[in-house]
Amino acid sequence: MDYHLYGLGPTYPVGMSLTASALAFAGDSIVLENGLTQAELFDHVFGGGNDLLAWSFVINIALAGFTILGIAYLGRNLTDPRAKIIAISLMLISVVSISSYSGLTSGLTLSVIEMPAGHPAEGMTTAGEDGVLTMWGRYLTWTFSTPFILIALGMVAGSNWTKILTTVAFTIAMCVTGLAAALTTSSLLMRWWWFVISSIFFLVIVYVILVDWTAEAEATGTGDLFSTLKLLTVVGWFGYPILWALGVEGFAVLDVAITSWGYSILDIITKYIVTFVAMFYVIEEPEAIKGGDDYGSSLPGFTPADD
Ligand code: RET
Repeated sequence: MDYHLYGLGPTYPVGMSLTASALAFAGDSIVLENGLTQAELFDHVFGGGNDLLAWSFVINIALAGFTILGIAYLGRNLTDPRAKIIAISLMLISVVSISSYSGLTSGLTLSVIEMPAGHPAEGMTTAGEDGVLTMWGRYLTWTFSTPFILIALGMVAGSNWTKILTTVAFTIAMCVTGLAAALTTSSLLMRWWWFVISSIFFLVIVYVILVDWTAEAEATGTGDLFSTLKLLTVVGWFGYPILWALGVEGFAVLDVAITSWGYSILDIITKYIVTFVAMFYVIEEPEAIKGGDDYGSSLPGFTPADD
């Protein structure tokens, strides 16, 4: 005799103990309500008919790869430790990005999710399954990519670790609550409540960039570069919640492929363009960027022979 765990997932013969992974799988199915297998999701995106969506993923894998190689090439002669940290932070943005888009491309971080009662996309179906295609991997991986954008920006501005880590903590909180907004299926009100909390965390970051770091960059001597990066970042970042609200997660005015292209274009601005603008400045190693040989050293006066 077989029994079915919560009516979801595989069946287990009596006598066979439930392993931790089986339980985790069952839990995952409940949270994500994913009725399609990974292979079916992959086929839905890449099996033809969804080329627009497929390209919005693949283009970013190519761009992230190009950016990683570009930084390695441009940064090959960097000597100052502070300039190097900025370059490494910039590279890590694309390292996360190539992984993020690989997750979306493989179908690993996609799910079909049924929207709660009253949601404009309620009752929609995707590939024969009730629900809408949710690219939840995007919200998850922003948790790991946005901190590196903020570390690079804060260091360009010449800020301190207290402020940099404050923005890092708030961006993690913003992304995790954004993920919660996308995955909440119990109530429409709760989806928007998560959205509101996430937006408040977002405003903390915007405040630090516009007020603290703008003033600090002027004093550091990186004011010109910072104002370009600030414009690209603040304008670009505001695009994400707007797109979320207009896309299938929110008011469902835009379809999934257009929403996905929207995010992919915003990613091009906030990640790769920001990276190259900063990188071309940093490789000149102007005095305002330099930290000196002892920078970040735990033993001042001792220069590690790592290069
Ligand atoms: C969400 C929805 C909830 C409200 C807010 C959001 C903001 C997202 C932002 C994302 C930025 C992402 C970047 C990624 C680069 O890798 C989660 C969409 C405020 C600002 C820059």
